[in-house]
Amino acid sequence: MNDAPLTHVAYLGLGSNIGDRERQLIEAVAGLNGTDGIEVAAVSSLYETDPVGLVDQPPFINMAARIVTSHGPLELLGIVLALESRLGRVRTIRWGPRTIDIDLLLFDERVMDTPELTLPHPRMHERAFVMIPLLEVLSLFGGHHPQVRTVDFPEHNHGVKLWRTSDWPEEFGLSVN
Ligand code: GSY
Repeated sequence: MNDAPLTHVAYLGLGSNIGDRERQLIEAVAGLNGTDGIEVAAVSSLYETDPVGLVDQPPFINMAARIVTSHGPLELLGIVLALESRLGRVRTIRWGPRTIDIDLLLFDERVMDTPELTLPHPRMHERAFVMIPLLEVLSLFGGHHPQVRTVDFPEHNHGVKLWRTSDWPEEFGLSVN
């Protein structure tokens, strides 16, 4: 049991495009929340999104989450990678289809550039499938983050469609105090 205070705020982008996409996203969020030193504070709606990069693959469902954590960024990255493999992610083709993908987007206002991790996420502003869910979560907490430019994506132009709102927190098996 890790009783360290949850002093850090981080934002994650999640996506899935193979198998039961919604179930895998829900299990990922529940798995994060079930990890010592991590609490999920809020999640976005679920969006169905056209694949970016390798376009000849099934559509994704993407969402974003805000967490509070006692872990540092590299520790959090290790937790996320372990969770991805527990949920069946196998790394085969770069940019290819995946059961689950969890990206660290923002960690407090930390700036870092190491071989393992770059913060803020270097490509997030170019990706509507990241920014639309992220801006939705941010809007619940004042709508502003110093490292986020509020890019106004016309949804129909970027292949990002609202799939459904999430029934937070009940459908994630979470309860709020
Ligand atoms: O970088 C995350 C994995 N990924 C995605 C994704 O999550 N959503 C969409 N729409 N396209 C993607 N291409 C890659 S790679």
